[in-house]
Amino acid sequence: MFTDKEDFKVQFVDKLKTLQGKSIEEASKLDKYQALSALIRDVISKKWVDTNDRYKKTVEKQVYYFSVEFLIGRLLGSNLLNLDVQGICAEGLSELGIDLNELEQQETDAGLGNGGLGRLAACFLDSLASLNLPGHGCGIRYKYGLFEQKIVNGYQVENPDNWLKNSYVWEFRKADKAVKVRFNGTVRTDYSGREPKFIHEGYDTVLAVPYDIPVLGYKSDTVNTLRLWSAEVAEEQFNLSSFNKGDYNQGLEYRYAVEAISEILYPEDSYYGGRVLRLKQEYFFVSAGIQSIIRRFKRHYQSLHNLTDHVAVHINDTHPALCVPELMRVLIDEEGFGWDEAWRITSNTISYTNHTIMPEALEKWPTEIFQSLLPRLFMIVAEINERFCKELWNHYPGDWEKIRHMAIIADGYVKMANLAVVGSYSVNGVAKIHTEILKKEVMRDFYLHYPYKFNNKTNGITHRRWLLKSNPKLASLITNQIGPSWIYHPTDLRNLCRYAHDSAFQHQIEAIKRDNKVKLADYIKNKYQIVVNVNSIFDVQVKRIHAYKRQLLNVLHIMYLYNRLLDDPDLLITPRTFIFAGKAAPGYYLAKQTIKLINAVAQRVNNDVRIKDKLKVVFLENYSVSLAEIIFAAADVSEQISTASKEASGTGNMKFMMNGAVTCGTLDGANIEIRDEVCDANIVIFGLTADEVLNYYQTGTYKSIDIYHSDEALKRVIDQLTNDFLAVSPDEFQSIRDGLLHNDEYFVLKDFAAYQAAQQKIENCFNVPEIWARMCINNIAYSGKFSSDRTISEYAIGIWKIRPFLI
Ligand code: 26W
Repeated sequence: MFTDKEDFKVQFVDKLKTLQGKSIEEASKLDKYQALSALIRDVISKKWVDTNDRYKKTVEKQVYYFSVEFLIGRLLGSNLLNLDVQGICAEGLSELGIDLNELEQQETDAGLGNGGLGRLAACFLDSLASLNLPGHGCGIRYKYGLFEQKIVNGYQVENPDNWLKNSYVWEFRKADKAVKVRFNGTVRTDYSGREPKFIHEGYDTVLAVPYDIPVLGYKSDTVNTLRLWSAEVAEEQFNLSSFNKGDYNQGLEYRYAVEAISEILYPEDSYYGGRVLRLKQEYFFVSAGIQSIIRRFKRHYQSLHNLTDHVAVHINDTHPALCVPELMRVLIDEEGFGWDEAWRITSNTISYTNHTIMPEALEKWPTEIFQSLLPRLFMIVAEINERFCKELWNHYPGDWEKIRHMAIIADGYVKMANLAVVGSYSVNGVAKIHTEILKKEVMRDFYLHYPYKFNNKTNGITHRRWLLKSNPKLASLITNQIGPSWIYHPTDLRNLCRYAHDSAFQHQIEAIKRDNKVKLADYIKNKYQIVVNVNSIFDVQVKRIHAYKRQLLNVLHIMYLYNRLLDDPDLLITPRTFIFAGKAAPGYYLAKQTIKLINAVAQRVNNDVRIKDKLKVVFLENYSVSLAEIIFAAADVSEQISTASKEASGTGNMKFMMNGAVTCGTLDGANIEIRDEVCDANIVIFGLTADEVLNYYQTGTYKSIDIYHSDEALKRVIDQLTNDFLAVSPDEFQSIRDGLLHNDEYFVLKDFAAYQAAQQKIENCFNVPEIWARMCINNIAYSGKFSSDRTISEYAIGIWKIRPFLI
């Protein structure tokens, strides 16, 4: 570590020379970014080795968080913050004529996730390390992260995200820790001994090579590990392969097939596509992760009987649910355990979080595919299923319907959620309402059978990245006002509510929001040549594009406001800038058309001089963690308008709140708990409740066409989708219109009038600066509950039974 600024400067210049062979004058920004990161990496490595040494010597329980996604974003800035050297580095670099911010922007985001689930995993790692909890991530080192989104003529175009092209400084390849994962082949049972033995033969071996990324705690000595696995051809397989027999092409094909396993992140979010490669990915990292945990465990302990006392395995949604049969396989086939003991260990080690109730997101694999790819695991799953069904039969004799519904294998499929519930000791939802819906609706039978397994853990976000790092001005204003305790105890933000009516403080808050809005406005101007008014309301909806999230409701409302202005150009409305960002799954037509619609409306509205810049619509391309950091800090209004019951929790809602934006939202996911914290005066709630929505689904009594015929203004907007109002061919948005009129699954028309009224209320509040500032301050003040430190403490105590570990 460097002792002071001067020491830092010397070391930095030295690193540039040794790493890049360049002087400051010769070096590019990328060279300087890489030199700085390498310097920081050296500091981290030492702390990391120390932490690992401490972990090696302890019997303390550790948790392994298995997830197919870790959306960690950039690391230089957060590493500097955690090491508490941001100030020294910024000043030192500035004296060398270098802007630290510019260097930070050289880093490519590690976009190894789609959205909420992946970002949550990243926030959790941050909290684990910052709370000095022994907890590590286990995932896949995708060669390509989530696609890069470009908007061309209003349409989304996907490009590969080659995030490793400049090499990645934060990872450490650990070739000596590689493990082998087996696919395909057949299983022979050998009955010659006392117990039958299962011998897997004729399989293909894939080498799983770990790349470790250090995960730092905030100003702490703890450096945990995010281990990402990469697929490579195993030497022995390569030698055996046709490559040796002179068939070069077949050898190459084999290599491609192996490397394909960790090549790309599937861009589907909340939609299960049923692709074999996805199942391969899931088994690949699960098997590698479980094997490496066991290997490590055996170095310290004689027997695996007490695994549960020292290891917790958490599965982030069902994607890693193969942890259940894989741990069984290792215990039975490799460690010689009997079934009952293996089951006791497995089902007391694994815990599971559900992140969605959308039926189309539930994973189920055709049995033939599962069986041929993973023959030994299939046998184990079949045995788990058989024993479980027997147990059900004893409880509910004759209730075939219930048993079929709860079975792990049924109707030709292996049902991963059922496997996850049966094989784990804890099942949690991610917000109160979500857990209740799981218990009462989606997993009702399982809840009645295993009530003790179910619990809620409301999501959270790391306030270090999402406030301290991304909104430094607001963070220091808060510290000036109430002291720094909130950084370690985020609920202390509550002390701010004493100043909610203090006009001097209100003005300071307004000034910071304005600065952040200027920064975002500059970004928009530079990138899109669109000038936005920083005095306008920055009304923001950023998240994956999905019908249930109802970007359509937002767009229809913009069209409605625009019509009002066309009818009366002098209408007194407060200027608004509507900001959208988010990616659509490449195969999701309706979502992609929604992007086109937002851009078509933007085209029309932004270029109409008659409305005198009162409305602007901007779609920011390629939404990512680092873009999000600029956006949240600059938002006035947070759009959280999903159809009630559909959004499990949401975490963007928490980031907005923590940065002083006011939520316009439905009673869905964590919005409900946000309202409970800030109370009704500081949030604008509208629309159907979850009970009402579920009731409509049951009775089938909702007909959107009736609303179309009864609401003139709404009818006009819907008609404008397919007349010549927008500069597109008349059938461009036909399917959107048809959906809304004849199959409005997400109640867009039903909630339209309430949304419009809610937006009017937002405007009225915004127009009274004292009221708006009070709302902003209260939102910040009550956001402490939504720190992921609280969430992770609840997991640590309530599920994993792990404790902070210090020297
Ligand atoms: C198999 C395809 C697939 C891929 C991803 C199905 C489902 C998913 C995820 C479970 C979707 C997801 O990201 N869910 C989000 O999880 C967040 C973290 O808990 C919640 O805040 C969001 O409400 C939820 O949509």
